[in-house]
Parts: sequence; structure tokens; C-alpha cells
Amino acid sequence: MTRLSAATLADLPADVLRPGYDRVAVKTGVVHLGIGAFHRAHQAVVFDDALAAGDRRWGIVAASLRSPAVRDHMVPQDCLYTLLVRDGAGEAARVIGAVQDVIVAPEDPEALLAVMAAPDTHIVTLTVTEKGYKLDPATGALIEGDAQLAADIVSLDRPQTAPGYIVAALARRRSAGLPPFTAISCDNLPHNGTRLRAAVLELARRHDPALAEWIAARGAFPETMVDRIVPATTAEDIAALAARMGIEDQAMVKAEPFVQWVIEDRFCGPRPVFGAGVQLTAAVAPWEEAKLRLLNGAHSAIAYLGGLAGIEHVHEVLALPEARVLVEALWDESQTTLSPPAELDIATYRRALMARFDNPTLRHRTRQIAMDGSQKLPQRLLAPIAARLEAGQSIEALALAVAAWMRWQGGWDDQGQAFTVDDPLADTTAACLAQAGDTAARVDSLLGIESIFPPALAGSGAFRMALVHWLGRIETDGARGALRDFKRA
Ligand code: CS2
Repeated sequence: MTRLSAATLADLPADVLRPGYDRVAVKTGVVHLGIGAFHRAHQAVVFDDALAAGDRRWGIVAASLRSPAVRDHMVPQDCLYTLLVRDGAGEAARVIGAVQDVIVAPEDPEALLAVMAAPDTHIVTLTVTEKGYKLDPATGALIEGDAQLAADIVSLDRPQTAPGYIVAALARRRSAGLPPFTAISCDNLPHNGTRLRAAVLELARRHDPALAEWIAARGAFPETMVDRIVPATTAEDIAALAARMGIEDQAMVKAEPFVQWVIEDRFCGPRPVFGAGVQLTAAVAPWEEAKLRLLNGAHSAIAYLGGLAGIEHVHEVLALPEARVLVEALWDESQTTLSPPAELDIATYRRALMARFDNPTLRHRTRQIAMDGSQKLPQRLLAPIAARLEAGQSIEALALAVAAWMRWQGGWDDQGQAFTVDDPLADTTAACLAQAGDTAARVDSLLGIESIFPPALAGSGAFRMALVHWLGRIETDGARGALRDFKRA
């Protein structure tokens, strides 16, 4: 079948939207690190909107820091791809033209550094996942023991990490007399801009203290809250879109209609006039906390409990009444720890979230969300637990979710199916579980991992007791048995 490309754009069915601007006239203003599905369905669409509005400065050169897969899908298509928005009833297709090239960083670090250091590049965005920042999830400090980071501390000739690329590129800009770019983390890290800035400054300091000072004084690392549910594309999605369009697109992404990008209004250079879905604000933290604790916290609970129960997709987990009870209870608990912005009505937000999770056409896999739990737990579940414990409040729903994560680390679901625990700390958690003889010992051993559980939280008797109770229930009766036991307070 014919592939999507600049040459075949005109052959698409009339109801597929396509770039209405001249792609050849577009300049590269954005470099993106970590081009996965999320970037293609989120930030790239925002810059595509800016291009469509007539500002030609915002083409994107994107990089994969590891695998060539996305480049191999996109470059043969002139970097065009379809965004398929599924609202549960129908779907809308739009071809995005903002991406101009995809570089596989390990193959050609020089090409990536050159475009990051180019005068027209004003913004560097990142979706490298929580673990890509090389920061301790509990404290946010650089993980000195990480092999790639250690290599970047020794030399930045061929950077290995995202902070490494940023430091190396900023060094070139400074030597060339150019201003820094604005670096925007678009990952679900708490205080993502502050954490990225700290990582970059620390790494820069190891190489050249004067460079670190220049970045601190002149650079900008806005905080952001990013939101759109973007499940991984499957072979069936690609086949269905090909049948609909008569043209094959190996780089398509699917997403829900909802899209939100709250950005701290702190840029050190040009930025587009942002359009739909983007809010500039002075204070991102209240947005970010609400999103991480309500959306992502519930997501992780659904992923571990549903995954253990052998349920493949989020909407199927929520077809169980007892799972809905748990999610509502988790929200009851987490919301008392928030100071939401005035524009955010939590009751409305919760109803909207449940409807987004219920979308049956997204087919968001529990396994996808379960990935990298060690990096996600602190901001999603542990921070609200710590806040509630401090206020002397109950934590049953949140603790059940953490207990499900503990059980998940064993690598077996309730049907006895083995799976691979996809997490940078999988070896550590496996070793903890291997040493421990009973439920309480398993809880204690996992609570001892300081890069996940801050010592003050690990030392809480109430937290430990709730974990021992819920892990025991899951071990005996499975996730569904524990969910059936759970009563909303
Ligand atoms: C999910 C997120 O995989 C996960 O951990 O919770 O990717 C979630 O879908 C997005 O943050 C939604 O904005």
C-alpha cells in the first residue's frame, strides 16, 4: 500500500485534515528530545497550530536518544504522521506537518548538537520519561552512579543523557555568542522545570563553573503541566487507519480529544503565540499537583490492581464497580492534599477524568501505565500519603494502590501469568522480595528503598500497617478480592 508522504498528501480522503502551510518555508525553532507518541500527539500539535496560524519559526527537529524505530517510521514519510483523535463515539484524523526531521542521537550526536546550537532554535522540549532525567525519584538529586550520567560527567563530546545534550549545546551557544534556548520539560515529574534546571546546572558545573553561571543567569526552564492520554499505537490501529485512508501511516498516533499544556510564563527568548489547549501562567505547581495526584495517581492504581487482575485496558478495569469505588476513594483522599487553582473545580475535574478513563476506543493498556513505577510513585501516591499522614488522616485507598505496586514487583499476576517488570529499579525490588519471608518482611524490605520511600514516610507505623494489611489481602485473594473488601470511608 502507498505510504503517507509529501507526495501522497493530496490522495488522502477529504475528511483528513492536512498542513495548510508551505512546509518548505518553515524554519526550525524547536528541538525536541525523546520523540515518542506523546510528543507527536501533544507539543508537536501545538507547534503545528502555530505554523498553521502563519508563524513559520516553529518547525521541529526531533531526536530519539535511544532507538531508531521512530526515525525509521517517520523519515520515509517526510516526517508526516496522522493524529487520530478518538472521543469514544467517532474519530477525527489530522496530518501533522510540524516535524521536519528525526535524528537518532547515538548515531549522530553532532547533528543533534548542531541544530540545538543553531541561531534559529529558541526552544528545546523534552519527553524523555521520568527516568531520562537521571534524578533520584525521592529527592531529585542527580544519580551519580548512573553509567550514562557518569560518562557525561567525564566528557560531553558524545553526550549520553538529555541533561548532557542540553549542557553541551548551551556551551556551544555561549561560545558562539548566542543566547540560550528555553528548555521545557514535558514529563510528569514534580516541579519538572526546577528539576531539569538543577540537573543541567549541576552537570554544567562539573565541566565549567562559568558556563553554569551563564545558564543560571540567562537560561529558562519553565515548569509545565502536560496532559493528554496517548496510548501506544498498535498494529491494529495502523491497519485500521490504512483501511480508512487508503494510505499507510507507520507513524500515526492515537489520543483522546482532551489536551492541556500549562506553561510557566518564563521564556528567555522567542515563543509562539500559543493557541488552543495552552495556558501560560505564573504558577504551575497547583495545576501539576492536581493532575499528578488525581489523574496519574488513579492511573497507577488502575494499572497495578487491574494488571494484577489480568485486565488489559483501563476502561475494562473501570467496568468493575469495586474499581470505581476505589478510584473515587483515592480521589477523596488525594484532593484534601491539593491547593487547586481558582479556575479548577475539583468535582467537575473528577467527573471529567472518570469519563476520559471510560473512553472505550482508546484501549489504553494497564501494562503501559504500570511501567517505571519506581519513578512515578513518589509524586503520584507517596506525596499525598505523606501529607495526609501529617494531618492525621486515613490513607486506605492510597495504601491499597501502593500495596498493588508492591505485589506487581513480583512479576506474577493473580492468574499465575508471569510478566516482565519494566522498571529501572526492577532488580532492586526483585532482590528485596527474594530475601523476604512473609508479607510484613516484604513490605519492610521494599520500604527500605530510599530512592522511592523517603525515610520519614517509610518509618510511619500507620503507613506500614496499611501496606501489610493490603498486600496480605492481595496475596491471599488477589487484587479483585482486595478491591471487593475495600470500603469507601
Ligand atoms: C500515564 C500517563 O503512563 C502513565 O504513567 O499515567 O502517561 C498519562 O496517560 C498522561 O500523563 C496523561 O496526561
